[in-house]
Amino acid sequence: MLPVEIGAVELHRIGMPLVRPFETSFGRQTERDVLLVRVLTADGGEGWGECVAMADPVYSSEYVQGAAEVIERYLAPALLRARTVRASDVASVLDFVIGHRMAKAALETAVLDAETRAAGISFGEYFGAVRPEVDCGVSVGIAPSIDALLDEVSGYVEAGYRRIKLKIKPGWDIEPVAEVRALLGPGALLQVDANTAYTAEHIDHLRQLDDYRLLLIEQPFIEEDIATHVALARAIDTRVCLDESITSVGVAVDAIARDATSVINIKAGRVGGYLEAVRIHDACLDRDVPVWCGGMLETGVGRAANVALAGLPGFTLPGDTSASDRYFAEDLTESFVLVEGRLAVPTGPGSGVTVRTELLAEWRTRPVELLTRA
Ligand code: SMG
Ligand code: MG
Repeated sequence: MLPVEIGAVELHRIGMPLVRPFETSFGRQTERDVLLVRVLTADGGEGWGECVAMADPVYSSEYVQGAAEVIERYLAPALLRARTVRASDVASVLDFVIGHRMAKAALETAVLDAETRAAGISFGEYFGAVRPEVDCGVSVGIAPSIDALLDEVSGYVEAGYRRIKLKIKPGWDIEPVAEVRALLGPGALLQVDANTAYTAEHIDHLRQLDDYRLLLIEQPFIEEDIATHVALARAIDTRVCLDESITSVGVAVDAIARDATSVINIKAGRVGGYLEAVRIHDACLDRDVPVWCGGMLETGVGRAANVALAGLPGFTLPGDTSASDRYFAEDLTESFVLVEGRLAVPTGPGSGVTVRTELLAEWRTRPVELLTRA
């Protein structure tokens, strides 16, 4: 693969209303505030990356305006100074900035898109995907009532989703899980995600989840607290799965070695990019730890890359790789449509999807920022 010469970096901000509010243990979202990075190459090529930071710093410390600021002020200037790079060089070019992994991931993905488009290979080929389509799950928010929850879950079952994930928090856990398990029947794939809403005092309470044959419980405790995840894993039969805690391959290997996690949710944005995501996948495959692809309510730009990642051999559980219409009435790219509970891994060069520039213009919430070499 040839390096690309970066001519300019553009930042695009758009707002996309969600088809229904999405509520988690940390809040309720009705709109996706999206930051997209476009890299323009000296020979007329381009590449896109989506920053998965949320509007507010409530899932992680990053948030969209902060990500735009750190890209504008530090990351894009460093990339422009480096001038000619491969995607595999981007992490070391940006390494002088601590953290800000979602911001870094967006830039690395944009470079990767430009590089692979120029080479005529797809993300799936670049990452090493082994399957043409991936099994899809869906993440179901905290609902206003059990009836509303059961309605929503029934709709997703009808749509063909192969796994249901319920968002839980103290006061919304055992009962919704029991009701959804009763609705789905004993064999259906069901898991829960707490987004750090519990503490060590809840371990006994959480043990009740063992009655419902869940695939896993995702991130019950705050991200820095590996020890309490170890304690829960010892106390419960249900597998513990880390999301927020896993910020790099080093952290993943350590958490596995300590038995804090026996399954991992891989999100490229959370770990600084798809290259690190592939390294985590490889480390997990070596250790027989199953992984699945997480989601951050991505537009088609980010969804395309996630689906390609989920094509790797270690992704043996359905991901939060749902169809475009799970969140959006219209997607920014070609729509991802569920067929028998699966999405096709794009096969075209780069991410394999095309940004619909007319929608970008229509949905824009801030002027485009053009960053060039000083
Ligand atoms: O893209 O379907 C998706 C979102 C899946 O639940 C989801 N993501 O902790 O795993 C998670 C959450 C993070 C985003 S919540 C606003
Ligand atoms: Mg999660």
